[in-house]
This record gives sequence, structure tokens and C-alpha cells, in this order.
Amino acid sequence: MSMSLSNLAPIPELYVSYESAQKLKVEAADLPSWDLTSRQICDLELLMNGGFNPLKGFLGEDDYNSVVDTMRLADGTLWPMPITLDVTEEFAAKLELGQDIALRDQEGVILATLSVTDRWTPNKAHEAEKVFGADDLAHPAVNYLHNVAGPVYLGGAITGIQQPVHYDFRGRRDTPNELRAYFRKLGWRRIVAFQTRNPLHRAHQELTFRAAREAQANLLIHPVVGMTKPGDVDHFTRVRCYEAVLDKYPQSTTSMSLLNLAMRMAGPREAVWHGLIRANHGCTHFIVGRDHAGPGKNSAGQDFYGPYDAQELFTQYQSEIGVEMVDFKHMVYVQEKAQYYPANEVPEGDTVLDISGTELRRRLAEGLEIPEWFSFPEVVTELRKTRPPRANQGFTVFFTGLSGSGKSTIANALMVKLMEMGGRPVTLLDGDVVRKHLSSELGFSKEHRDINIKRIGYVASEITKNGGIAICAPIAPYTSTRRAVREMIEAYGAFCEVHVATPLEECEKRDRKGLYRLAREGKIKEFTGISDPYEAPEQPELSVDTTGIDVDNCAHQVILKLEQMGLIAGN
Ligand code: PPS
Repeated sequence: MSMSLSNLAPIPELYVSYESAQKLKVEAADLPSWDLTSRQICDLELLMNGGFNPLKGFLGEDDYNSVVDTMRLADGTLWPMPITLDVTEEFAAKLELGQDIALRDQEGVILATLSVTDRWTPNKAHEAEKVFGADDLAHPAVNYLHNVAGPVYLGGAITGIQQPVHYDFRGRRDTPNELRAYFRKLGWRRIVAFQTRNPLHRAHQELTFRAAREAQANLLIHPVVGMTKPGDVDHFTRVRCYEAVLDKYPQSTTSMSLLNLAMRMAGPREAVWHGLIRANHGCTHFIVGRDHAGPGKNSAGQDFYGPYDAQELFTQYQSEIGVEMVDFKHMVYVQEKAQYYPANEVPEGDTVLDISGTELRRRLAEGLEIPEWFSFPEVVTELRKTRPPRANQGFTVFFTGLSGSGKSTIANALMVKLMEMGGRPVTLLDGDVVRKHLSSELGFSKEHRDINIKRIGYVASEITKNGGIAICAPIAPYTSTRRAVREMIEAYGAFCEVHVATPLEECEKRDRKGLYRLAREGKIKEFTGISDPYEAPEQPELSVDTTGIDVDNCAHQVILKLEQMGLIAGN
């Protein structure tokens, strides 16, 4: 094979042969086993199929420290992202170094075994600072690190038994070696990859087409379907949109494949990582644009990374990555010419038309026109199906506040008002009712409260997904748990957090259930506000204080808020 085809030679995978896998599967059933999280399944798939080549497993401690601090494995190889297996303390404690464990998917199928060589407790704040640039929970991956990932990391080599099973778009998913073989078969030598987590519109089609032409390369549309930014359009909808757009490219020059990557939104480091992953998939060029894999604003309202940080870092490491960066041109529509131009090449005096992502979401939310110059009608139809106008979508109103603050009373009044309006089914998940029917075995420790709130969040997200209105009214004292619920729901519809901010003194004075007195006397332990924490929401959609205001008025304030959010039609 000639040198120029080295990008298309097979790369190492971590799978054993089919026969060995059958044997190993039986033997592995007796090993201690770890049920992988959704993110770990994505990581494992790319480890096993060579997408994360040269990694041979989840990082050990030395590699981890080196990757975090220097973007390199301990042997000096460029690798910007810690790929770690986070587990619970209980699970980690029962293992011995040197032993094998079975890694199972969410249905219990054994996908691989891991020879545990390393076990350590990472310094997560340090990891956040180094890898994501700030230990700020507004960054989705930092939030994941602190609030979702387990406290202990395990490292070691992987023995791959079988690929994770996918039931959707099977024909559109390719391993690095499958793509390499496909490019070889078609005689493609230069391939420019386009990474995306958003639906494609005309401007994207123009820019990718131009990028490929400039690089004199074939084009691979390579969207991420693993995990993207919370709140993104779901991948089912996106893939249907991509399929519609794919028809607009010349078939002989363009292809599409789905990548089951769990993104971290790490901007510059993520761009380098994406480049390495594309090199493994046989690509020679990679499109990097403004704010590549950007996580949005930090808690001070500023961007986490500079708009061109990703391009700069990528350029710096380009030769080691092994793929060439292609600049992403911001394309705008020029009305007089009825055609797209790069923003910096617009003929003088001509009118530029552009619709931002925010504006697009607004138009979808309000059911307004989306012009044909902006997107393909097939794409708009798909998006409208999944994102009907807000007034037809499901949503959740989530009350939080101290015991006796008035949550249940306002929630009941709100329910009746919404039922009077009609149009969508309304379900009330009141704290006491939930504890009776869904959580009767739970107490009030942090762990139990979190389980309780996540159950409420799960039910509310199902209701929201199916177009209903869920009203929740638990105490929900912890910020991170409320955030997890918000993320669960915002995947399907709007989330309106209402802080019932009646002060503790007032709640205690009312003491409707006599619980505050018992708490003061020490007869009820871990009582919120007395002997247990309540973390007040910092940015709720609405805050109401029931001191001196009647219930009807409070419920009406919520109705006004929902109207303002476009969730119910105004009178
Ligand atoms: S949590 O923290 O969100 O899981 O709590 P929640 O499910 O809303 O349950 C709160 C109701 O349980 C009663 N109760 C207590 N509350 C707080 N702390 C302690 N230790 C406790 N023990 C019992 C109390 O009546 C709460 O009801 P509300 O309607 O909030 O007054």
C-alpha cells in the first residue's frame, strides 16, 4: 500500500475474535460487573472500534494526570480528553487491582471486560480547570463531572466482546474501519469531515460544499448522535433532516455517517479531539469554525472560550493530529444575488439576510414563517413536527420551597386554572402525594430526597414529552438535583421553575402541620430549614412570596409567566 493511502489502512480495534467473544461472554458472567452509563457506553464504543485509537482502554492514573495537565498521554502521544471510567465508592472498594470486571450495557448485556490496573480519586476541580478552562457548573461537562460522574476512576485495558446495540439508523453507522474500507472502495483519497450537532440549513450546505471544493476533497457529513449539549434537537429528528439535505449534494462526492460520540463541549481541546477521531475514521481534512464545540455562557454571562481559540489550538497541533484544518466560513444570503456568499465577500451595497440560531428557535416556537432561502422545506417540516409552537407543546411547572411555604396550595390553584383553560391534560405531582404513591419507602436523607426528586422529574419529563402539563410541588432543596430535572425536561419542552420564597419565619409561624415545632424539639430529624439545608434557586423563572398575598394572586402570577413564555395563549 502506498504512503498516500496510509489514512485508509485498517486501524487496531479492541475486539477479540467472534469465537473468543462467545467464550469470554460466558466466563465474564461470573466477574464483578459494572452497569455502564449512557456516556460510558459511547466512550466504550469508540474505544473498542478504534475511534479513540491509540487508547487501549479507560485511562490509568499516570495517563490521566498527563492528559489533564499536558494534553498528552504519559508516553507523549497527543490526546486532549480524559476518557475515564467513573464509578461509585462502594463498587470501587470491593475490587482488587489486577482483577477483571465485566462492563454491561443498560440491559445487562456484557460488552467488554476491563482489567483494572488503576483506581484513584481524582481532583475534579483541577480536571475542570485544566480540561474545560474553569471549575464553573454552567459548563455542561463540569456539571456532569461534579454532579453526575462517580467519585472514583478505574483504569485499565479493554477486551472488546461486542459492539453496543443500536436499533436506529443502523445502515448509517460506521466504525472507523468500515469508513476506511468505504473510502478505499470508492477511491476517495482526500476526505473533509464536517462535525455537527445541529440540523443543517442552506448556509451549512453552502459552506461544506465550498470547504470540500477548496480542499479538493470529498465530503463526509459526520454528525454526532451520541450525547450532545443538553437542550439540542434530538438525533432522530436531526438524522431525518440530514437525510433530506444529503439529497442536495452531488451523490458522487458526498457521504454521511453517524458518530456515536459523547461530546464534552470543551471548545479548543474538543476540536483537537474531534480531529484525532476523524483521522481515525480515515479523514484527511476537518472543518473547524467559530466557537467549535462551544458550551455557551459561563456563570458570569461570558463565553467560556474565545471565538477562534479552537482554530488556534487545532492549527498548533495540526501535524500531530494528522488532519488538515479547513476554515469554516460564515455564509450569508445576499438578496440581490439570490445566492450565498462568505460574510467577508459580500458585494458592496448588497443586502445581507441571515437568521441566527436564537431567531430560528423563536420562529419555530411561535409557529412563524421560515423562508426558503434559509432552509430546505423538508428540514423545516421535520423541525416543526418535533418542535411544534410552544403553545402546543407539553411543559412542566416546578415549584420549590420550604415546607409550609404554600407550594401545594398554589399548585392546586394553578391546576384548576389550567384545567379551566383546557387544551392539554394537567397532572399534579404534589410532594405529599408523590411520597404516598411513588416514594413511600423513602426518608429525608440527601440520597433519598434526590431519588424522590428524580422520580418526579422522570414522570414530569414523560408527561411533557407527550404534550401534557406537569405541575410538581416538592421541597426539592438541592440545586444540582433541580438542575438534573430541568435538563431531563428541557429535552422535551419548557421548564418553569417557581421559587415559593416565603421566608422560614413565616412558614414556621404558620406551622400548618405542626412539623416545625416537632423539628425544633428534635422529634423530627433532618427537617428542611431547621436541621437540613435548603439551597434557594438563583435564577428561577419566577419567585413568589406568599406572605400577605392570597393564593389566587400567586397562581395568577404563574399564569402570566407561562403566557410570557409563550406556553399558553393570551386572553
Ligand atoms: S423533598 O426534600 O423534596 O424530597 O421533600 P418532599 O417530598 O417535598 O416532602 C416534604 C413533605 O414531607 C414532610 N416532611 C418533611 N419535610 C422536610 N424535611 C423533613 N425532615 C420532613 N419530614 C416530613 C413535610 O410535610 C413536607 O411537606 P410540605 O408540603 O412541603 O410541607
